[in-house]
Amino acid sequence: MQFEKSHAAFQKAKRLIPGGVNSPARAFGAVGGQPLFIARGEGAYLYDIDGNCFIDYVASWGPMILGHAHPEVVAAVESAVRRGTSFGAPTEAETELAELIVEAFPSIERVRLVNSGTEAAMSAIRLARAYTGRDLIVKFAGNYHGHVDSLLVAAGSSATTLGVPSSPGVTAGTAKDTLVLEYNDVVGLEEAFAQWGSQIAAVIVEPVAGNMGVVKAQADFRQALRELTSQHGALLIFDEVITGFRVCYGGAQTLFGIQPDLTILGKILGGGLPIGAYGGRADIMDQMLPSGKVFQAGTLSGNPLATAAGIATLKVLRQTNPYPYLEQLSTRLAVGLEQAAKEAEIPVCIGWFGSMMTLFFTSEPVVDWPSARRCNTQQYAQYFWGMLRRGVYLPCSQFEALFISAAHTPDHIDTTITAAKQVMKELKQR
Ligand code: KE4
Repeated sequence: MQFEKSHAAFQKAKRLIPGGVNSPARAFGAVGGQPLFIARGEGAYLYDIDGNCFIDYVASWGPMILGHAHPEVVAAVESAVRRGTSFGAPTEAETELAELIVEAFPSIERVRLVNSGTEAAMSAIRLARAYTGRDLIVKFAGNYHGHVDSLLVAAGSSATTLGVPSSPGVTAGTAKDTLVLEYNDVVGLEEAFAQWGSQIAAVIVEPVAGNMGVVKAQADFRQALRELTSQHGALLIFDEVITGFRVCYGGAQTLFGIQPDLTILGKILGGGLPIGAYGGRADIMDQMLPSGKVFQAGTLSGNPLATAAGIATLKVLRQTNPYPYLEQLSTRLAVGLEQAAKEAEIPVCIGWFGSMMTLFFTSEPVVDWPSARRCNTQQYAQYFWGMLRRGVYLPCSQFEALFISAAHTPDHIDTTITAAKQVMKELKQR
């Protein structure tokens, strides 16, 4: 397998784009080597510009739950684009997508569409501060909510993978209003509320973390999140940018039976086109201009192509209910990967929830950022390249999730497991 055209493309890109990429998560910084340039995707496959074919488990970092170029999504976007790409005026498609969101998430009475998960997080934070009249925001180490300044304090996605847990350019004045606690640490959360409770505007959390690898919020932690925020008049914000429509149609909150005050969404919601959303109780959301006084705006918010792709995607998910099938494939993969590691006597721990999964190269359970950080990231990098050379495209970081789509088949899973067995044997011999 050779990557000459990708290497040439990368050299050219680096002369024009910082690091040659428009998002550091794609730069292969954590696994070494150079990123592949993709020509096209189709179903469960990605094809790079050198003509190599891969079973894709990145899924554009989550959105592609139906697989690439799903015919109904393509048709919806093709139809929409012929009517124009953007108007700067309301369209019925925005209302239709809002209706699908409200129908899927009982905690959401009103929703505002934006252009990314970052914008959704940024807007939800501003709204929570305005609604409560308080400044402090609580987040958790290893959670990532996009690159808004106030949350780039121990982010858990590419910033941390690249060893930069808090970014230059974020001012001390901004960071001081953000409390960073340990995920799944009930005592730490209780202590924070005991000390700061009257000043905390909101707690924002990934109900199933995807940005330190896949780590589930444990039941006692989930209960504490809901009880402590309610007791102290703070808002609970669920970041379901990954888990929304992924772990089930109604997101993690439906599976966990918890109603957050605000939810942020993205990724699958746009079927791979740029989108984000934040929504929740009407009395909170109606604080947003023009019904209220809190400002947020966006030229392309609710864009006709993104809403067309999102509506098509959600309608296919609602009609086909792929979640039991995805669960079967995920189980098959998790069992197979564990077996491959066991045969090669490589210590691993699998973080897995629905169709999102991480193979952690460690012998201890991963329950928070400190335990995730103890993983053998060098071994993950070797595993990544061994799998890539066998036609399996995995997340280029130990601290990300792989995703299974409805386009994957048991044969794809079995091919992946066969490759993993060969790679694990190689790792053992190193
Ligand atoms: P965007 O601004 O990238 O659309 O969404 C930010 C975001 C918010 N919340 C969660 C839970 C997220 O995972 C993300 C973005 N995810 C990363 C990968 N884990 C995106 C990859 C990238 O930045 O290129």
